[in-house]
Amino acid sequence: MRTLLARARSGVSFVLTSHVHPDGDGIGSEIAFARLLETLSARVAIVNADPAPPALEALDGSERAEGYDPGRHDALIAAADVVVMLDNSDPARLGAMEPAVRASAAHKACIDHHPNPSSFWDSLIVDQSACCTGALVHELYRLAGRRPDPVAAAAMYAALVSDTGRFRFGNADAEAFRLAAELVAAGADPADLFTRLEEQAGEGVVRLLGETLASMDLRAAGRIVVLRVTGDALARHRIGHEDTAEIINAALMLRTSRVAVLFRELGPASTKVSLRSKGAVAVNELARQFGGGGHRNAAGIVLDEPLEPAVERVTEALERLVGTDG
Ligand SMILES: [Mn+2]
Repeated sequence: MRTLLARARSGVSFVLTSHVHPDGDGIGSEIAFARLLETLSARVAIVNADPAPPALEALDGSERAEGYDPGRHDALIAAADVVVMLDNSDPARLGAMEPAVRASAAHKACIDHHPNPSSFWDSLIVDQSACCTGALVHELYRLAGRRPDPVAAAAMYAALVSDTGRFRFGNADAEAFRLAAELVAAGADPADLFTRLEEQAGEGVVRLLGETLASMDLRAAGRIVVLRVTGDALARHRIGHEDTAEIINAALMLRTSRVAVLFRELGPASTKVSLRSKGAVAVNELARQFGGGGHRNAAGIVLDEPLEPAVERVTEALERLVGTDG
């Protein structure tokens, strides 16, 4: 951590990036780290394969997280002194940015909390025990002897609530609550942030939530909840890149459920699979078998196949994972 901080000084340019479809932890960590680097006089740009989700636009500074555009960003990435990937270490998860990052002569660093870090990076700051990448950025503040301003505190708080599922996943440990207390003391306002981040769904998302849950498909004696979001439904409700994570989280309210899986049709041969589980059911190991990844209770996969074959293949694997007997 100290060696990465030592690189931040006047005139040095950083490009911060996260995984495709960046989430609250990715964007929040980027905003907070950018502000720290700027207090150390470095120049910072935030570029992700995809733009920030609309709900995160409520976070001051999120407008700085630009969606990758080769014409605008390739020169910036090539000329950067340091490129830092936050909240993932797999270069493939850089999406369309991967070739530009690989080609850059910049020092390539990674700050992450996922298991099995990639050996691609020149320097790696990985702590699997961290509840979120934002917690590692907070540690960088501490090491740099800087106090986060209220915007940075709110950004790290957003990272924390995103990755702990609002303090309900297994990673919501004492350390997570200590971090929350420090961030609130530094100016993060939980009630205000809850409204600005979590209560911002458009009408289409709320209607889609109802429709998707109403047509849930129960497997393995109700232990698996299978949800489908078709391209048609997304078009009908005018939903673009909006997050559909709340739909899958809501499915876990079913008493019998151990796992919920949501299949979102991205195209004729592209399906996004989101997995959530309760307790010891490890969905990240299953996701890895299909080329995805994540945490024990929350993981994802993108499959190059149509919706229904993807549903059958992944659901069969889930049935083996949780068992099918009553
Ligand atoms: Mn994370």
